[in-house]
Amino acid sequence: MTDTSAQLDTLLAENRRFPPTPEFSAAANAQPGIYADGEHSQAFWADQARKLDWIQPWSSVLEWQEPHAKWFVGGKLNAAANCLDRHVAGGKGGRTALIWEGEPGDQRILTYRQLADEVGKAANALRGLGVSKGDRVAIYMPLIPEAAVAMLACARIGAVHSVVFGGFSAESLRDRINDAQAVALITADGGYRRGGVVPLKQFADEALADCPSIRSVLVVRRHADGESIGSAAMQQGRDHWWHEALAGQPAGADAEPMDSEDMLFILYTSGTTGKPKGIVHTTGGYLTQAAATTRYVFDLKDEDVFWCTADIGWVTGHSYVVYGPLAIGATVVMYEGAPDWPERDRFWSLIAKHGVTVFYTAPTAIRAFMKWGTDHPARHDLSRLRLLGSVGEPINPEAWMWYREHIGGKRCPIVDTWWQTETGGIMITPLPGITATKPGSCTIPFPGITPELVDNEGNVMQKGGGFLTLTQPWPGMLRTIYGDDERYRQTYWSRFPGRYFAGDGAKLDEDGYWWVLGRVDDVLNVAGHRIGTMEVESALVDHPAVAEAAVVGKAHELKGQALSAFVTLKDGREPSDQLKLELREHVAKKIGAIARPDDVIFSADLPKTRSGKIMRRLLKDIAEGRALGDTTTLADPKVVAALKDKYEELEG
Ligand code: 7RM
Repeated sequence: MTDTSAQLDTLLAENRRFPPTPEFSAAANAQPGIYADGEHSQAFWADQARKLDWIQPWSSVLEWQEPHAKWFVGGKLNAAANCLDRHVAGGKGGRTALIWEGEPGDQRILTYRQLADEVGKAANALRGLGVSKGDRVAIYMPLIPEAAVAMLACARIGAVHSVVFGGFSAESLRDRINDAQAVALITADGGYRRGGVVPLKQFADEALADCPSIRSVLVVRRHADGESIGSAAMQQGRDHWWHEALAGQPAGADAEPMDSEDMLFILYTSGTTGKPKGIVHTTGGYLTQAAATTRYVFDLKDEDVFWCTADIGWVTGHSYVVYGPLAIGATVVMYEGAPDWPERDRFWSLIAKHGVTVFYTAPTAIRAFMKWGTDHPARHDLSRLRLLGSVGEPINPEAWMWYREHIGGKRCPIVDTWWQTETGGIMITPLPGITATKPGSCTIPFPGITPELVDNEGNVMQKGGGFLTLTQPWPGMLRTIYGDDERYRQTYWSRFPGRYFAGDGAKLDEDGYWWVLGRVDDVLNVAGHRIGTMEVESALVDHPAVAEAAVVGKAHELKGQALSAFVTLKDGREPSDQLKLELREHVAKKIGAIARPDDVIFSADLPKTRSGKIMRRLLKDIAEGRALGDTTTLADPKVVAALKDKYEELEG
């Protein structure tokens, strides 16, 4: 047997190709010359940075002392002024910035001028509360326009925002506030989710019982009929209604001139240990990459309506709901609620109603839509869509094909974008008018980005399966972990010396296309073959009955690991022993006997993080009969409990 431990085996062969149409290519923002700078990525990024408004020009593009980068050194700018003022000053004040819809169906539209005015008032209100440059401000809100206003108001006065996803608990909020030593919190009385009300202010109050650094709280009234929807008990001296604090404030507020390397925000992401990592992003480089990737990957033009479905609690919401699109003056859609409320066609009805032309969502959502069936999208007019995007997990080729056919009407290119909270912006992606796509591949690096594939020892590989690393700094990269630079070095720069390592296993094919195979912590090891989870899962999703699959390795005496497949069926398909056999054989046929799962477990749901990523670690615990590990980041703990019962039944 060959020693394959240094690399990842690759099994899946995917030969479908989708080149852009000549019409799309001709009109695209990105033309082939965009790759011309090649290795000279600083020239490319400097060109992109020049498209922003700078208060003071930079003196050098990059100072790099591994692992610390400084971009556009000496330059000064303000992110909010770039997202708002310059469009208003440029005559685009009447353009729609935000089309918002609440879950109950309420709607608001804000032009760039209106958004700028709101941000100015909020900035003044924050200053009135004594918040100033460099202070950290926590934001814990539903997806309502004030969430974007709050972020931009912080940016305007140079305060560092730390958005905590509104689905997180009081304890999570407390830990994040305390780690950042935030001085103020912006929240809401509540938000709507699946017809119910999430009482955010109540959770915030629980958290704040233990947050001595917080001096003031601004509370947005997410009202229905003038009534507070949550039970917001206002604490005198500390709590202020947002609408009262903003009333009477002038709309004009000086934009703080920020150094390019001043902090713009902290965003917490869960680490392997319990303590979340505060990912630090700065101003000039981050905004440059967010704006450039939005312009070229999503190809936005004046007439486009862009909907990125992410919550602002995730980096995708930061970069592609707020900073990227607003920096280039685009029109964005924001929707507060769940995709299946009140019906499973809510997204399609929103796309039809608001004339969405470019739509960006996650594989987890796409697989849910597949499970729910094609009738829901078929009932709506999706004909204005012209470009689709995917982010968050590897997209299985069959999910990609479904997305292309049933949402994109076979006419929309799909951009599968690989990036991370840590990278700040998109890193590996097709450019829709240039790159021929392959279902399941995030294709090639964005201009100015230099990924390299390495084996276990850090040797560079030209193709095959290995580890996805980055060799050169990029503008949107994280600068450190807040308050813990040593952890920053350890986590990202120690596994392969001289390289940033992202934690993902990947394959590079003969055309130089990237295929992310999954997190290396999840890699399967069968009889000495190291296999990424993605390929086996994709083989399962390729079967017509399957909507979603998660595959884990469980300890096996002979093989090292045997594979357990947890499978969710499409609506209308029934679990059976016959189907189990069929699925096992389907995988064997599709990618080889080595990957044939020993167990197939049918499950109505899979355990996911709150941002929708499958948590294979918990499934492995179940498959190996262990007590469950940390479940605090699970979206729905009941799913795991139910699976555990089922598995134990099965094992007898
Ligand atoms: C944007 C975001 C990052 C991790 C990353 C990957 C996975 C994201 C893709 C993907 C395959 C993609 N930030 N991931 N996008 N895997 N193809 N297009 O998701 O910090 O929350 O997660 O997500 O494992 O390392 S994140």
